[in-house]
Amino acid sequence: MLLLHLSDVNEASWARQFAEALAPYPVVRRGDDFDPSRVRYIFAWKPKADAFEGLDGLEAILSLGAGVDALLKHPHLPAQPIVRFVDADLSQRMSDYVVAHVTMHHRNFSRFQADQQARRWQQYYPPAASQTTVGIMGMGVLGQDAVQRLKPLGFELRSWSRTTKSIEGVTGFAGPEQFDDFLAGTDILVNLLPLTPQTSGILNAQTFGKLRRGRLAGGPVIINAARGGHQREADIVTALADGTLGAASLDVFEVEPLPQDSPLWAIQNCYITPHIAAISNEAAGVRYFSAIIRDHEAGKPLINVVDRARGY
Ligand code: NDP
Ligand code: OXD
Repeated sequence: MLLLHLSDVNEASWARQFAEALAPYPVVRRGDDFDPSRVRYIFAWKPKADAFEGLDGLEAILSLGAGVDALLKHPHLPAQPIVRFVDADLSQRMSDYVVAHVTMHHRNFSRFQADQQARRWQQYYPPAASQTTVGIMGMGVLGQDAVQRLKPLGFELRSWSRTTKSIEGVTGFAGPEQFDDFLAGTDILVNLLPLTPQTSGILNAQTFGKLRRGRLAGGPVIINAARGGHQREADIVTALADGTLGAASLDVFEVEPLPQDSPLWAIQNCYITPHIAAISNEAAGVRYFSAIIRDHEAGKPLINVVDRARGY
């Protein structure tokens, strides 16, 4: 039996699609009349404290999100394997966001928008893409997709990950010891890391001060599409005000929804989106997790299982 436990998304609609895809396999929701000990899979997003109560026959926890930081903090998380969402549709959506914001900042959107508002005709030529370096933190599923889509646009590309990566056309850096070198050649910093104790707060004043200056008018840029816990928002506000950063694109925030009184709302060169960079698409998600359940029921191993010791 598959149990759905989803908050802040249309659980009824997901349940209908799962029931269709898996029929005659039983699919239930909270509030339905079922025996919890018959649940073999739970499909979860922002599960409540009692989500796993009575699930004595559980085989796996299926995460609607690609990021599992919140799930890993659940106070009663069972020991069963966690399978996270990994999907071409999700990667494409994230890369759409990354490419849109990288190209916007490369072409100095903030500066020309300000000029337009001031009715100012002031010619300025942004550097060529080949003279602009995009540095991506996190070279996993999403980071690797993003570099493949940025490559044809002609940017210099570099990556930073936990373990060394060798990707054609991308200069790889790894580990804390190579972090400063990675930053020193980066004009546009993109964050696609998972949130772990090691990466929490990594987008801070110290990091911003180490980015390359002199290529992009106004200063280097950050783009955070991973988790709000990666960023120190007070540092971003200061860095945008004093010119340490030329602009920022933020899809995620320390507190979501972003509080009304956050100073970020009013900063012209801070581009805010409400955690929509890459939503888990229903049709793609049902296809992916139905296949995982079917395969596992047929005796095949689970895929894309989270390594709890690493935290992602
Ligand atoms: P992956 O697990 O596939 O990749 C994670 C990458 O981060 C790996 O390259 C890993 O290194 C690297 N990494 C992890 N810890 C460290 C560290 N301490 N130092 C340096 N590098 C590190 O994740 P995904 O690409 O699938 O997703 C990334 C994140 O994107 C998710 O965790 C989620 O938070 C976020 N996300 C946001 C969405 C949105 O809408 N805003 C939507 C979907 C995801 P290594 O390769 O060496 O293991
Ligand atoms: C995710 C997200 O992790 O939507 O998938 O943030």
